[in-house]
Amino acid sequence: MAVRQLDALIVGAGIAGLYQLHRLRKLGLSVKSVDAAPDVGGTWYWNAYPGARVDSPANVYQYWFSQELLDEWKWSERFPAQPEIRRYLQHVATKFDLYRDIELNTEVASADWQEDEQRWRVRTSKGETFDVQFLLSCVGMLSSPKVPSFPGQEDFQGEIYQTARWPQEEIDFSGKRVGVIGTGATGIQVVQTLAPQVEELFVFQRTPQYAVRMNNYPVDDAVMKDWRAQYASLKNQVHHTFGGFEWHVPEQGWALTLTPEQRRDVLEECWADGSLKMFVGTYLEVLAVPEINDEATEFVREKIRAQIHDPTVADKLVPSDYGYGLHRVPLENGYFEAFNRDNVHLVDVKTDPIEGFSPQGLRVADREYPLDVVVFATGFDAGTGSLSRMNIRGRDGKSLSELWAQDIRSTLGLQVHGFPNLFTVAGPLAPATGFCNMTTCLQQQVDWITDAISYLRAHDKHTMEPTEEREEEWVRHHDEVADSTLLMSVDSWYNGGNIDGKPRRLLSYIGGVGTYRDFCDEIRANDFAGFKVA
Ligand code: N01
Repeated sequence: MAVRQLDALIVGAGIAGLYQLHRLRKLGLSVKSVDAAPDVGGTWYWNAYPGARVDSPANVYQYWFSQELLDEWKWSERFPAQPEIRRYLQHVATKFDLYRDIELNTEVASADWQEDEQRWRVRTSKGETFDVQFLLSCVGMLSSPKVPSFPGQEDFQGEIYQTARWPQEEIDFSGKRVGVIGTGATGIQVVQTLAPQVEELFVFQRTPQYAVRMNNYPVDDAVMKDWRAQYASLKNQVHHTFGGFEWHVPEQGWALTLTPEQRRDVLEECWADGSLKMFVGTYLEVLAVPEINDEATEFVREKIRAQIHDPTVADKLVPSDYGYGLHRVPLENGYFEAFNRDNVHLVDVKTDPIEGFSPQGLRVADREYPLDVVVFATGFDAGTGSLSRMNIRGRDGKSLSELWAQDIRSTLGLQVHGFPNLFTVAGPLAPATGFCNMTTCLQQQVDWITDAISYLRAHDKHTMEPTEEREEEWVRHHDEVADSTLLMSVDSWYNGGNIDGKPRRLLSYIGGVGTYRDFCDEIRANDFAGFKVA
Protein backbone atom coordinates (compact mmCIF):
# COMPACT_ATOMS: atom_id res chain seq x y z
CA MET A 1 0.00 0.00 0.00
CA ALA A 2 1.25 3.47 -0.84
CA VAL A 3 2.42 5.70 1.98
CA ARG A 4 -0.04 8.56 2.48
CA GLN A 5 1.49 11.97 3.04
CA LEU A 6 -0.46 14.37 5.21
CA ASP A 7 0.19 17.37 7.37
CA ALA A 8 -1.55 15.81 10.32
CA LEU A 9 -3.16 12.63 11.57
CA ILE A 10 -5.65 12.74 14.43
CA VAL A 11 -6.32 9.64 16.47
CA GLY A 12 -9.84 9.52 17.85
CA ALA A 13 -13.17 10.87 16.63
CA GLY A 14 -14.83 11.72 19.91
CA ILE A 15 -15.48 15.18 21.31
CA ALA A 16 -11.86 16.29 21.08
CA GLY A 17 -11.03 14.54 17.80
CA LEU A 18 -13.97 16.01 15.92
CA TYR A 19 -13.15 19.51 17.06
CA GLN A 20 -9.43 19.05 16.31
CA LEU A 21 -10.27 17.91 12.80
CA HIS A 22 -12.53 20.91 12.29
CA ARG A 23 -9.85 23.33 13.52
CA LEU A 24 -6.98 21.89 11.51
CA ARG A 25 -9.01 21.76 8.33
CA LYS A 26 -9.90 25.42 8.80
CA LEU A 27 -6.19 26.12 9.14
CA GLY A 28 -5.73 24.63 5.67
CA LEU A 29 -3.86 21.49 6.69
CA SER A 30 -4.24 18.19 4.91
CA VAL A 31 -5.54 16.09 7.76
CA LYS A 32 -7.28 12.80 8.44
CA SER A 33 -8.63 11.13 11.54
CA VAL A 34 -8.70 7.48 12.43
CA ASP A 35 -10.89 5.83 15.02
CA ALA A 36 -11.18 2.22 16.12
CA ALA A 37 -14.98 2.45 16.35
CA PRO A 38 -17.42 1.99 13.47
CA ASP A 39 -18.78 5.50 14.05
CA VAL A 40 -17.82 8.80 15.62
CA GLY A 41 -18.49 9.52 19.30
CA GLY A 42 -15.51 8.08 21.19
CA THR A 43 -16.60 7.50 24.77
CA TRP A 44 -20.18 8.12 23.70
CA TYR A 45 -19.95 5.41 21.08
CA TRP A 46 -18.40 2.69 23.23
CA ASN A 47 -20.18 3.24 26.53
CA ALA A 48 -23.62 2.28 25.28
CA TYR A 49 -24.41 0.40 28.51
CA PRO A 50 -27.84 0.69 30.13
CA GLY A 51 -28.15 3.98 32.00
CA ALA A 52 -25.05 5.66 30.56
CA ARG A 53 -25.55 9.38 31.04
CA VAL A 54 -23.40 12.47 31.24
CA ASP A 55 -22.76 14.02 34.64
CA SER A 56 -22.13 17.56 33.39
CA PRO A 57 -25.24 19.61 32.59
CA ALA A 58 -25.86 19.87 28.85
CA ASN A 59 -25.64 23.68 28.88
CA VAL A 60 -21.93 23.37 29.64
CA TYR A 61 -21.25 19.94 28.14
CA GLN A 62 -21.16 21.19 24.58
CA TYR A 63 -19.03 22.69 21.85
CA TRP A 64 -18.19 26.35 22.14
CA PHE A 65 -17.25 27.11 18.55
CA SER A 66 -20.69 27.53 17.05
CA GLN A 67 -23.69 29.30 18.51
CA GLU A 68 -25.57 28.12 15.43
CA LEU A 69 -24.97 24.52 16.50
CA LEU A 70 -26.78 25.12 19.79
CA ASP A 71 -29.48 27.21 18.14
CA GLU A 72 -30.35 24.24 15.94
CA TRP A 73 -30.00 21.61 18.63
CA LYS A 74 -32.47 20.68 21.33
CA TRP A 75 -31.42 18.83 24.46
CA SER A 76 -34.15 16.81 26.15
CA GLU A 77 -32.73 16.66 29.69
CA ARG A 78 -30.37 18.55 31.93
CA PHE A 79 -28.13 15.44 32.01
CA PRO A 80 -28.77 13.69 28.69
CA ALA A 81 -28.31 9.97 28.21
CA GLN A 82 -25.68 8.37 26.00
CA PRO A 83 -27.82 7.90 22.85
CA GLU A 84 -28.63 11.60 22.76
CA ILE A 85 -25.01 12.70 23.15
CA ARG A 86 -23.99 10.25 20.48
CA ARG A 87 -26.61 11.75 18.17
CA TYR A 88 -25.28 15.23 18.97
CA LEU A 89 -21.77 14.15 17.95
CA GLN A 90 -23.06 12.50 14.77
CA HIS A 91 -24.90 15.73 14.02
CA VAL A 92 -21.68 17.73 14.54
CA ALA A 93 -19.76 15.39 12.23
CA THR A 94 -22.43 15.76 9.56
CA LYS A 95 -23.03 19.49 9.93
CA PHE A 96 -19.33 20.32 9.65
CA ASP A 97 -18.74 17.70 6.96
CA LEU A 98 -16.19 15.84 9.07
CA TYR A 99 -17.01 12.24 8.09
CA ARG A 100 -15.20 12.53 4.77
CA ASP A 101 -11.86 12.83 6.58
CA ILE A 102 -12.44 10.14 9.20
CA GLU A 103 -11.40 6.54 8.71
CA LEU A 104 -13.46 4.40 11.02
CA ASN A 105 -12.68 0.86 12.20
CA THR A 106 -9.02 1.86 12.11
CA GLU A 107 -6.54 1.72 14.97
CA VAL A 108 -3.02 3.00 15.19
CA ALA A 109 -0.69 -0.01 15.32
CA SER A 110 2.53 1.98 15.69
CA ALA A 111 3.94 5.48 15.32
CA ASP A 112 7.64 6.16 14.83
CA TRP A 113 9.41 9.50 14.71
CA GLN A 114 11.66 9.70 11.67
CA GLU A 115 14.55 11.89 12.72
CA ASP A 116 15.86 12.43 9.18
CA GLU A 117 12.55 13.64 7.83
CA GLN A 118 11.32 15.16 11.09
CA ARG A 119 7.98 13.43 10.56
CA TRP A 120 5.88 10.67 12.05
CA ARG A 121 5.39 7.38 10.29
CA VAL A 122 2.14 5.85 11.49
CA ARG A 123 0.96 2.35 10.71
CA THR A 124 -2.65 1.29 11.18
CA SER A 125 -4.46 -1.95 11.91
CA LYS A 126 -5.60 -1.92 8.27
CA GLY A 127 -2.02 -2.03 7.02
CA GLU A 128 -1.96 1.60 5.87
CA THR A 129 1.02 3.85 6.45
CA PHE A 130 0.71 7.57 7.02
CA ASP A 131 3.65 9.92 6.79
CA VAL A 132 2.69 13.03 8.74
CA GLN A 133 4.22 16.14 10.23
CA PHE A 134 1.93 16.24 13.26
CA LEU A 135 0.43 13.39 15.22
CA LEU A 136 -2.46 14.38 17.46
CA SER A 137 -3.86 12.02 20.01
CA CYS A 138 -7.49 12.64 20.96
CA VAL A 139 -8.02 9.20 22.45
CA GLY A 140 -9.61 10.26 25.72
CA MET A 141 -8.59 9.93 29.31
CA LEU A 142 -10.87 7.01 30.13
CA SER A 143 -10.90 4.89 27.00
CA SER A 144 -8.74 1.87 27.65
CA PRO A 145 -10.99 -0.53 29.59
CA LYS A 146 -9.60 -2.52 32.47
CA VAL A 147 -10.75 -6.01 31.57
CA PRO A 148 -10.49 -8.47 34.43
CA SER A 149 -9.67 -12.08 33.87
CA PHE A 150 -11.09 -14.36 36.54
CA PRO A 151 -10.32 -18.06 36.87
CA GLY A 152 -12.89 -20.13 34.98
CA GLN A 153 -14.14 -17.16 32.96
CA GLU A 154 -13.91 -18.99 29.63
CA ASP A 155 -16.09 -21.82 30.94
CA PHE A 156 -18.94 -19.55 32.02
CA GLN A 157 -22.07 -20.53 30.09
CA GLY A 158 -23.81 -17.18 30.44
CA GLU A 159 -23.01 -13.89 28.76
CA ILE A 160 -20.32 -11.40 29.79
CA TYR A 161 -20.44 -7.73 28.83
CA GLN A 162 -17.90 -4.96 29.40
CA THR A 163 -19.58 -1.59 29.89
CA ALA A 164 -16.94 0.29 27.90
CA ARG A 165 -17.35 -2.05 24.91
CA TRP A 166 -21.11 -2.43 25.09
CA PRO A 167 -22.93 -3.86 22.02
CA GLN A 168 -24.92 -1.29 20.08
CA GLU A 169 -28.02 -3.46 19.86
CA GLU A 170 -30.53 -3.58 22.69
CA ILE A 171 -30.15 -6.44 25.16
CA ASP A 172 -33.25 -7.86 26.81
CA PHE A 173 -32.55 -8.41 30.50
CA SER A 174 -36.05 -9.39 31.52
CA GLY A 175 -36.23 -12.63 33.47
CA LYS A 176 -32.42 -12.73 33.77
CA ARG A 177 -30.16 -13.13 36.79
CA VAL A 178 -27.53 -10.47 36.36
CA GLY A 179 -24.28 -9.85 38.22
CA VAL A 180 -22.54 -6.47 38.12
CA ILE A 181 -18.86 -6.28 39.07
CA GLY A 182 -17.73 -2.75 39.88
CA THR A 183 -19.47 0.08 41.68
CA GLY A 184 -17.83 3.21 40.29
CA ALA A 185 -19.81 5.80 38.31
CA THR A 186 -20.44 3.24 35.57
CA GLY A 187 -21.56 0.37 37.79
CA ILE A 188 -23.86 2.75 39.65
CA GLN A 189 -25.60 3.79 36.43
CA VAL A 190 -25.95 0.16 35.34
CA VAL A 191 -27.34 -0.99 38.69
CA GLN A 192 -29.95 1.74 39.06
CA THR A 193 -31.10 1.14 35.48
CA LEU A 194 -31.19 -2.65 35.45
CA ALA A 195 -32.70 -3.11 38.92
CA PRO A 196 -36.33 -2.78 37.76
CA GLN A 197 -35.70 -4.74 34.53
CA VAL A 198 -34.12 -7.97 35.73
CA GLU A 199 -35.24 -10.99 37.69
CA GLU A 200 -32.37 -10.82 40.19
CA LEU A 201 -29.48 -8.39 40.41
CA PHE A 202 -26.31 -9.22 42.34
CA VAL A 203 -23.95 -6.29 42.88
CA PHE A 204 -20.40 -7.39 43.62
CA GLN A 205 -18.97 -4.45 45.53
CA ARG A 206 -15.36 -4.02 46.50
CA THR A 207 -15.32 -0.27 47.18
CA PRO A 208 -18.49 1.67 48.02
CA GLN A 209 -18.87 5.21 46.67
CA TYR A 210 -20.03 8.58 47.95
CA ALA A 211 -22.53 9.03 45.14
CA VAL A 212 -24.49 12.28 45.07
CA ARG A 213 -28.13 12.46 44.01
CA MET A 214 -28.41 13.83 40.47
CA ASN A 215 -31.01 16.52 39.94
CA ASN A 216 -32.05 15.73 36.40
CA TYR A 217 -35.06 17.32 34.71
CA PRO A 218 -36.59 17.60 31.25
CA VAL A 219 -35.50 20.54 29.17
CA ASP A 220 -38.39 22.35 27.51
CA ASP A 221 -38.35 25.15 24.95
CA ALA A 222 -38.13 27.83 27.62
CA VAL A 223 -35.02 26.26 29.17
CA MET A 224 -33.44 25.83 25.73
CA LYS A 225 -34.15 29.49 25.02
CA ASP A 226 -32.33 30.43 28.23
CA TRP A 227 -29.41 28.17 27.40
CA ARG A 228 -29.08 29.68 23.94
CA ALA A 229 -29.22 33.18 25.41
CA GLN A 230 -26.50 32.28 27.95
CA TYR A 231 -24.21 30.71 25.36
CA ALA A 232 -21.82 33.62 24.85
CA SER A 233 -21.39 34.45 28.52
CA LEU A 234 -21.12 30.80 29.59
CA LYS A 235 -18.54 30.16 26.89
CA ASN A 236 -16.33 32.78 28.45
CA GLN A 237 -17.09 31.81 32.04
CA VAL A 238 -16.40 28.07 31.94
CA HIS A 239 -12.80 28.59 30.88
CA HIS A 240 -11.95 30.53 34.02
CA THR A 241 -13.57 28.53 36.80
CA PHE A 242 -11.99 25.83 38.91
CA GLY A 243 -13.83 22.90 37.35
CA GLY A 244 -14.68 24.16 33.88
CA PHE A 245 -18.33 24.49 34.89
CA GLU A 246 -20.20 27.76 35.25
CA TRP A 247 -19.75 28.17 38.99
CA HIS A 248 -16.72 29.58 40.75
CA VAL A 249 -15.12 27.98 43.78
CA PRO A 250 -14.39 30.38 46.65
CA GLU A 251 -10.81 31.47 47.27
CA GLN A 252 -8.56 29.04 49.09
CA GLY A 253 -8.98 29.41 52.85
CA TRP A 254 -12.54 30.71 52.69
CA ALA A 255 -14.07 27.60 54.25
CA LEU A 256 -11.79 28.03 57.27
CA THR A 257 -13.40 31.41 57.98
CA LEU A 258 -16.83 29.77 58.31
CA THR A 259 -18.47 28.00 61.24
CA PRO A 260 -19.31 24.31 60.80
CA GLU A 261 -22.99 25.34 60.48
CA GLN A 262 -22.16 27.77 57.68
CA ARG A 263 -20.12 25.13 55.92
CA ARG A 264 -23.03 22.75 56.22
CA ASP A 265 -25.28 25.35 54.58
CA VAL A 266 -22.89 25.45 51.63
CA LEU A 267 -22.98 21.67 51.40
CA GLU A 268 -26.79 21.66 51.54
CA GLU A 269 -26.96 24.24 48.78
CA CYS A 270 -24.55 22.28 46.58
CA TRP A 271 -26.30 19.00 47.36
CA ALA A 272 -29.60 20.54 46.25
CA ASP A 273 -28.03 21.50 42.92
CA GLY A 274 -27.70 17.77 42.28
CA SER A 275 -24.60 18.10 40.14
CA LEU A 276 -20.83 17.90 40.40
CA LYS A 277 -21.04 21.27 42.14
CA MET A 278 -21.22 19.06 45.20
CA PHE A 279 -17.79 17.73 44.22
CA VAL A 280 -15.68 20.54 42.75
CA GLY A 281 -17.94 23.46 43.63
CA THR A 282 -18.14 23.60 47.42
CA TYR A 283 -14.79 24.83 48.72
CA LEU A 284 -11.26 23.68 48.02
CA GLU A 285 -10.56 22.57 51.58
CA VAL A 286 -12.90 19.58 51.17
CA LEU A 287 -10.16 17.88 49.19
CA ALA A 288 -7.25 19.23 51.20
CA VAL A 289 -7.91 19.72 54.92
CA PRO A 290 -8.61 16.49 56.83
CA GLU A 291 -11.06 18.01 59.34
CA ILE A 292 -13.04 19.77 56.61
CA ASN A 293 -13.03 16.60 54.55
CA ASP A 294 -14.32 14.69 57.61
CA GLU A 295 -17.22 17.12 57.93
CA ALA A 296 -18.23 16.77 54.28
CA THR A 297 -17.78 13.01 54.54
CA GLU A 298 -20.21 12.82 57.46
CA PHE A 299 -22.66 15.04 55.63
CA VAL A 300 -22.73 12.76 52.57
CA ARG A 301 -22.81 9.60 54.68
CA GLU A 302 -25.99 10.86 56.35
CA LYS A 303 -27.56 11.63 52.98
CA ILE A 304 -26.79 8.17 51.67
CA ARG A 305 -27.83 6.32 54.82
CA ALA A 306 -31.22 8.06 54.75
CA GLN A 307 -31.98 6.38 51.41
CA ILE A 308 -31.35 2.78 52.48
CA HIS A 309 -33.93 0.84 54.51
CA ASP A 310 -31.80 -2.02 55.86
CA PRO A 311 -29.11 -0.72 58.27
CA THR A 312 -26.82 -3.69 57.62
CA VAL A 313 -26.96 -3.03 53.88
CA ALA A 314 -26.38 0.67 54.61
CA ASP A 315 -23.27 -0.22 56.64
CA LYS A 316 -21.82 -1.77 53.49
CA LEU A 317 -23.00 0.82 50.99
CA VAL A 318 -21.80 3.82 52.97
CA PRO A 319 -18.03 4.19 52.56
CA SER A 320 -16.23 4.04 55.88
CA ASP A 321 -12.52 3.88 55.17
CA TYR A 322 -11.82 6.88 52.97
CA GLY A 323 -13.05 10.45 52.76
CA TYR A 324 -15.56 12.13 50.50
CA GLY A 325 -14.23 13.20 47.09
CA LEU A 326 -11.06 11.12 47.24
CA HIS A 327 -12.55 8.90 44.56
CA ARG A 328 -14.19 10.71 41.64
CA VAL A 329 -17.71 11.45 42.93
CA PRO A 330 -20.43 9.73 40.87
CA LEU A 331 -23.92 11.13 40.47
CA GLU A 332 -26.74 8.65 41.06
CA ASN A 333 -30.42 8.51 40.42
CA GLY A 334 -31.95 5.73 42.45
CA TYR A 335 -28.79 3.71 43.03
CA PHE A 336 -28.99 3.40 46.81
CA GLU A 337 -32.76 2.97 46.69
CA ALA A 338 -32.29 0.06 44.30
CA PHE A 339 -30.97 -1.91 47.27
CA ASN A 340 -34.37 -1.52 48.97
CA ARG A 341 -35.81 -3.79 46.28
CA ASP A 342 -36.26 -7.51 46.97
CA ASN A 343 -34.53 -8.49 43.72
CA VAL A 344 -31.31 -6.53 44.36
CA HIS A 345 -28.58 -8.10 46.48
CA LEU A 346 -25.30 -6.62 47.64
CA VAL A 347 -22.35 -9.01 47.71
CA ASP A 348 -19.35 -7.68 49.59
CA VAL A 349 -16.23 -8.77 47.71
CA LYS A 350 -13.83 -6.64 49.73
CA THR A 351 -13.31 -9.12 52.53
CA ASP A 352 -13.95 -12.16 50.32
CA PRO A 353 -12.79 -11.38 46.78
CA ILE A 354 -14.41 -13.01 43.77
CA GLU A 355 -12.75 -16.41 43.43
CA GLY A 356 -13.78 -16.87 39.84
CA PHE A 357 -16.44 -18.16 37.52
CA SER A 358 -18.13 -21.52 37.56
CA PRO A 359 -19.98 -22.58 34.40
CA GLN A 360 -23.18 -21.30 36.06
CA GLY A 361 -22.11 -18.10 37.76
CA LEU A 362 -19.64 -16.45 40.12
CA ARG A 363 -17.97 -17.95 43.17
CA VAL A 364 -17.38 -15.88 46.30
CA ALA A 365 -16.35 -17.34 49.66
CA ASP A 366 -17.42 -20.90 48.87
CA ARG A 367 -20.81 -19.74 47.65
CA GLU A 368 -21.95 -19.83 44.06
CA TYR A 369 -24.15 -17.10 42.63
CA PRO A 370 -25.99 -18.53 39.59
CA LEU A 371 -26.11 -15.92 36.85
CA ASP A 372 -27.23 -15.57 33.24
CA VAL A 373 -25.30 -12.38 32.59
CA VAL A 374 -22.23 -10.79 34.16
CA VAL A 375 -21.46 -7.10 33.55
CA PHE A 376 -17.91 -5.88 34.02
CA ALA A 377 -18.01 -2.23 35.12
CA THR A 378 -14.41 -2.45 36.18
CA GLY A 379 -13.02 0.88 35.04
CA PHE A 380 -10.12 2.02 32.91
CA ASP A 381 -6.38 2.28 32.63
CA ALA A 382 -6.83 6.03 32.84
CA GLY A 383 -4.78 8.77 31.26
CA THR A 384 -2.01 6.67 29.80
CA GLY A 385 -3.73 3.41 28.77
CA SER A 386 -4.82 4.21 25.22
CA LEU A 387 -1.70 6.18 24.32
CA SER A 388 0.53 3.44 25.67
CA ARG A 389 -1.14 0.86 23.45
CA MET A 390 -0.25 2.76 20.28
CA ASN A 391 3.44 1.76 20.25
CA ILE A 392 4.66 5.31 19.95
CA ARG A 393 8.41 5.75 19.57
CA GLY A 394 9.93 9.21 19.57
CA ARG A 395 13.47 10.48 19.18
CA ASP A 396 16.15 7.76 19.38
CA GLY A 397 13.44 5.11 19.41
CA LYS A 398 12.27 6.18 22.87
CA SER A 399 9.06 4.34 23.71
CA LEU A 400 6.22 6.29 25.30
CA SER A 401 4.75 3.21 26.95
CA GLU A 402 8.14 2.26 28.42
CA LEU A 403 8.64 5.79 29.70
CA TRP A 404 5.22 5.84 31.34
CA ALA A 405 5.67 2.35 32.75
CA GLN A 406 8.44 3.94 34.85
CA ASP A 407 7.29 7.49 35.36
CA ILE A 408 4.16 9.23 34.04
CA ARG A 409 5.29 12.66 32.85
CA SER A 410 4.24 15.28 30.35
CA THR A 411 4.37 19.03 29.82
CA LEU A 412 0.92 20.36 30.77
CA GLY A 413 -0.54 17.14 29.41
CA LEU A 414 -0.01 18.57 25.92
CA GLN A 415 3.34 17.17 24.84
CA VAL A 416 6.06 14.87 26.13
CA HIS A 417 9.77 15.62 25.94
CA GLY A 418 11.39 13.30 23.40
CA PHE A 419 8.28 13.20 21.19
CA PRO A 420 8.38 16.19 18.83
CA ASN A 421 5.16 17.15 17.08
CA LEU A 422 3.14 14.66 19.11
CA PHE A 423 0.28 16.51 20.77
CA THR A 424 -1.87 14.77 23.37
CA VAL A 425 -5.32 16.21 24.05
CA ALA A 426 -6.40 14.98 27.51
CA GLY A 427 -2.94 13.61 28.13
CA PRO A 428 -1.95 12.95 31.75
CA LEU A 429 -1.10 15.91 34.03
CA ALA A 430 -3.73 18.26 32.59
CA PRO A 431 -7.07 18.94 34.33
CA ALA A 432 -9.11 16.59 32.11
CA THR A 433 -11.73 14.17 33.39
CA GLY A 434 -10.68 14.05 37.00
CA PHE A 435 -11.48 17.62 37.89
CA CYS A 436 -12.98 19.19 34.82
CA ASN A 437 -16.06 19.47 32.72
CA MET A 438 -14.50 17.56 29.84
CA THR A 439 -15.79 19.63 26.95
CA THR A 440 -14.25 22.78 28.44
CA CYS A 441 -10.83 21.21 28.90
CA LEU A 442 -10.75 19.37 25.60
CA GLN A 443 -11.62 22.44 23.55
CA GLN A 444 -9.13 24.60 25.40
CA GLN A 445 -6.37 22.09 24.64
CA VAL A 446 -7.40 21.70 21.01
CA ASP A 447 -7.33 25.49 20.65
CA TRP A 448 -3.85 25.69 22.19
CA ILE A 449 -2.51 22.92 19.95
CA THR A 450 -4.06 24.52 16.87
CA ASP A 451 -2.41 27.81 17.81
CA ALA A 452 0.92 26.01 18.27
CA ILE A 453 0.71 24.50 14.80
CA SER A 454 -0.41 27.80 13.37
CA TYR A 455 2.57 29.50 15.04
CA LEU A 456 4.99 26.99 13.50
CA ARG A 457 3.56 27.62 10.06
CA ALA A 458 3.59 31.38 10.44
CA HIS A 459 7.26 31.30 11.47
CA ASP A 460 8.32 28.74 8.87
CA LYS A 461 9.20 26.26 11.60
CA HIS A 462 8.53 22.55 11.55
CA THR A 463 8.78 21.02 14.98
CA MET A 464 7.76 21.72 18.55
CA GLU A 465 8.82 19.81 21.64
CA PRO A 466 8.96 20.74 25.32
CA THR A 467 12.43 21.07 26.80
CA GLU A 468 13.45 18.64 29.49
CA GLU A 469 13.67 21.53 31.98
CA ARG A 470 10.17 22.81 31.19
CA GLU A 471 8.77 19.33 31.57
CA GLU A 472 10.50 18.83 34.90
CA GLU A 473 9.16 22.19 36.07
CA TRP A 474 5.59 21.23 35.17
CA VAL A 475 5.84 17.79 36.74
CA ARG A 476 7.19 19.36 39.93
CA HIS A 477 4.45 21.97 40.04
CA HIS A 478 1.80 19.33 39.30
CA ASP A 479 3.09 17.14 42.12
CA GLU A 480 3.26 20.03 44.56
CA VAL A 481 -0.37 20.87 43.94
CA ALA A 482 -1.34 17.20 44.15
CA ASP A 483 0.57 16.77 47.39
CA SER A 484 -1.26 19.70 48.94
CA THR A 485 -4.46 17.64 48.66
CA LEU A 486 -5.59 14.32 50.13
CA LEU A 487 -6.00 12.73 46.71
CA MET A 488 -2.90 10.57 46.73
CA SER A 489 -3.92 8.94 50.02
CA VAL A 490 -6.48 6.58 48.48
CA ASP A 491 -6.04 4.13 45.58
CA SER A 492 -8.20 4.94 42.57
CA TRP A 493 -7.95 5.56 38.85
CA TYR A 494 -7.11 9.16 39.78
CA ASN A 495 -3.59 8.14 40.74
CA GLY A 496 -3.03 4.85 38.89
CA GLY A 497 -3.88 2.91 42.05
CA ASN A 498 -6.49 0.80 40.22
CA ILE A 499 -3.93 -0.82 37.92
CA ASP A 500 -1.36 -3.24 39.28
CA GLY A 501 2.18 -2.00 38.78
CA LYS A 502 1.21 1.40 37.36
CA PRO A 503 3.44 4.19 38.66
CA ARG A 504 1.67 6.49 41.07
CA ARG A 505 1.02 10.08 40.15
CA LEU A 506 -2.16 12.13 40.19
CA LEU A 507 -3.22 11.79 36.55
CA SER A 508 -5.20 15.01 36.35
CA TYR A 509 -3.92 18.45 37.30
CA ILE A 510 -5.79 19.77 40.35
CA GLY A 511 -4.67 23.41 40.26
CA GLY A 512 -7.89 24.43 38.53
CA VAL A 513 -9.04 24.83 34.95
CA GLY A 514 -8.69 28.62 34.96
CA THR A 515 -5.18 28.46 36.41
CA TYR A 516 -4.18 25.81 33.91
CA ARG A 517 -5.53 27.91 31.09
CA ASP A 518 -3.51 30.90 32.32
CA PHE A 519 -0.33 28.78 32.17
CA CYS A 520 -1.15 27.73 28.61
CA ASP A 521 -2.03 31.27 27.53
CA GLU A 522 1.21 32.61 28.96
CA ILE A 523 3.27 30.05 27.07
CA ARG A 524 1.52 30.97 23.85
CA ALA A 525 1.92 34.70 24.49
CA ASN A 526 5.65 34.16 25.04
CA ASP A 527 6.34 32.45 21.74
CA PHE A 528 5.91 29.01 23.26
CA ALA A 529 8.60 29.55 25.83
CA GLY A 530 9.84 26.27 27.27
CA PHE A 531 9.10 24.51 24.00
CA LYS A 532 11.87 24.00 21.49
CA VAL A 533 10.72 25.31 18.14
CA ALA A 534 12.86 24.35 15.16
O1 N01 B 1 -14.55 2.98 36.88
P1 N01 B 1 -14.03 3.04 38.39
P2 N01 B 1 -15.90 3.56 36.25
N1 N01 B 1 -13.11 -7.29 41.45
O2 N01 B 1 -12.57 2.79 38.31
C1 N01 B 1 -14.20 -2.39 40.59
C2 N01 B 1 -16.15 8.48 34.41
N2 N01 B 1 -17.56 8.15 34.20
O3 N01 B 1 -15.94 3.11 34.85
O4 N01 B 1 -12.42 0.54 43.53
C3 N01 B 1 -14.06 -6.50 41.99
O5 N01 B 1 -14.50 4.24 39.08
C4 N01 B 1 -13.54 -1.28 41.35
O6 N01 B 1 -13.30 -1.63 42.68
P3 N01 B 1 -12.04 -0.92 43.45
C5 N01 B 1 -15.97 9.08 35.79
O7 N01 B 1 -14.93 10.02 35.74
C6 N01 B 1 -18.39 9.18 33.98
O8 N01 B 1 -17.06 3.26 37.12
O9 N01 B 1 -10.84 -1.15 42.57
N3 N01 B 1 -14.23 -5.21 41.65
C7 N01 B 1 -14.58 -0.17 41.16
O10 N01 B 1 -15.66 -0.34 42.01
C8 N01 B 1 -15.57 7.87 36.58
O11 N01 B 1 -14.91 8.16 37.78
C9 N01 B 1 -19.70 8.92 33.82
O12 N01 B 1 -11.99 -1.61 44.74
C10 N01 B 1 -13.40 -4.71 40.74
C11 N01 B 1 -15.05 -0.42 39.73
O13 N01 B 1 -14.70 -1.76 39.42
C12 N01 B 1 -14.71 7.14 35.59
O14 N01 B 1 -15.41 7.30 34.36
C13 N01 B 1 -20.20 7.64 33.89
C14 N01 B 1 -12.39 -5.47 40.14
C15 N01 B 1 -14.40 0.51 38.74
O15 N01 B 1 -14.76 1.81 39.05
C16 N01 B 1 -14.48 5.69 35.86
O16 N01 B 1 -15.70 5.11 36.30
C17 N01 B 1 -19.34 6.62 34.11
C18 N01 B 1 -12.27 -6.82 40.53
N4 N01 B 1 -11.32 -7.61 40.01
C19 N01 B 1 -18.01 6.88 34.25
N5 N01 B 1 -11.72 -4.67 39.27
C20 N01 B 1 -20.60 10.04 33.55
O17 N01 B 1 -21.58 10.21 34.18
C21 N01 B 1 -12.30 -3.46 39.34
N6 N01 B 1 -13.31 -3.47 40.22
C22 N01 B 1 -20.20 10.99 32.50
